[in-house]
Amino acid sequence: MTRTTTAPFLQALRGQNGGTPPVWLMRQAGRYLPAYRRLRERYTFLELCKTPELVAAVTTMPIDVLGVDAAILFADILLLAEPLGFSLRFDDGTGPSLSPTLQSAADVDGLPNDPAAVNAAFDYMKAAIAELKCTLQVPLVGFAAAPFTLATYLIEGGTGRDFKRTKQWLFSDPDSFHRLLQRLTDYTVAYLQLQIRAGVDAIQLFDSWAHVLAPEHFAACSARYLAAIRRALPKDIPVIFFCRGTGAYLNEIAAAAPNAVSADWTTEIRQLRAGLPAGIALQGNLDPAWLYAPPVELAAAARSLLSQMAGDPAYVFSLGHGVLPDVSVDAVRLLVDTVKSGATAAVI
Ligand code: 1CP
Repeated sequence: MTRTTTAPFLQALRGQNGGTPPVWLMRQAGRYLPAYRRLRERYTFLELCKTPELVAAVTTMPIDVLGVDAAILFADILLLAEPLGFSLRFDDGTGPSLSPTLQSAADVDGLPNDPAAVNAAFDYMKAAIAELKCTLQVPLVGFAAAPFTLATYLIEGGTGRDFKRTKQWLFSDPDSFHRLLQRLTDYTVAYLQLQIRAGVDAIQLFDSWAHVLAPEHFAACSARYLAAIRRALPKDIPVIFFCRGTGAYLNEIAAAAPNAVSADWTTEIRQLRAGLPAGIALQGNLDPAWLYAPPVELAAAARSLLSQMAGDPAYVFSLGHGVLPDVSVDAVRLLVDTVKSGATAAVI
């Protein structure tokens, strides 16, 4: 297996991109694509995730439809809950649900403690990555949740709202909360190592719920474990951290030593760039809701971001969070075309 190294996306992650910024989008493979919706009429989401040929087909859709510069493996951050002993459901309209939920320190101490077992649990993922590496013309991004975000799902049993149970636990029994984060870190390292062995070119860690933490807790519950994951992975694999609340936690994120920071849209990109040490690439950070705007406004917003980052060799154009499921494909295509045609191109 050979790894691509000259692709613009990987060059930008190393701070060596000389051309227009590469572009890819979180949740670029999903419901806004008609071809994805057609597949979902025949298969459940988990069936899609666990069938290597379907994973390869869905992962490739946005490359064919949009011409983006990177593919992200079609999977979900919650798949790792299965080898930890949870059953996982995605019911239409209600979001993910997990059972049982974690309730006590005893539940944490009773979790499986055999990270190497993830290897056998993800044969389908290894096969999908191997297939994609034979066909894809762009780098493939593997991913996992940050331990804190995964912990919220295991404790809340699904998507948190006020994260009451998670925070109550953190504040009343920090020792067992940290034992949980450490166990999830060990499993996440094994999970990402198997993706890397199978051939992914870069890794992104999603801390989608980080913004609910006060900065001191972000440092203790998120950044510390992200840093441990980065240290455990091979040095030559670029690792991107996406933490919602990017601006508020920038110093803590940078101290955890990612190769790149993927930023949400609540802080201006120039301010983020100024706050990051040299050597850390920056990805982001257009508000995904721009995809609902009139085309002229959408293109103008993209060009404004591009002009702010013009000439930055360590910049990857992206959204500040995932593509929403009901945007039009034409809007997403216009966005990508605007980036690819350079900051000065006219809107047609
Ligand atoms: O067809 C469907 O209804 C399934 C919708 C869907 C899709 C397309 C889910 C359920 N997951 C995914 C794929 C997915 N999830 C990808 C790969 C595809 C791509 O990016 O192109 C990735 C990277 C994720 C990551 C993910 N899943 C995150 C982190 C990113 C983020 O958006 O913050 C989170 C929080 C999840 C949980 C999840 N998976 C699915 C749902 C509906 C949710 C809940 C989101 C929430 O709790 O608000």
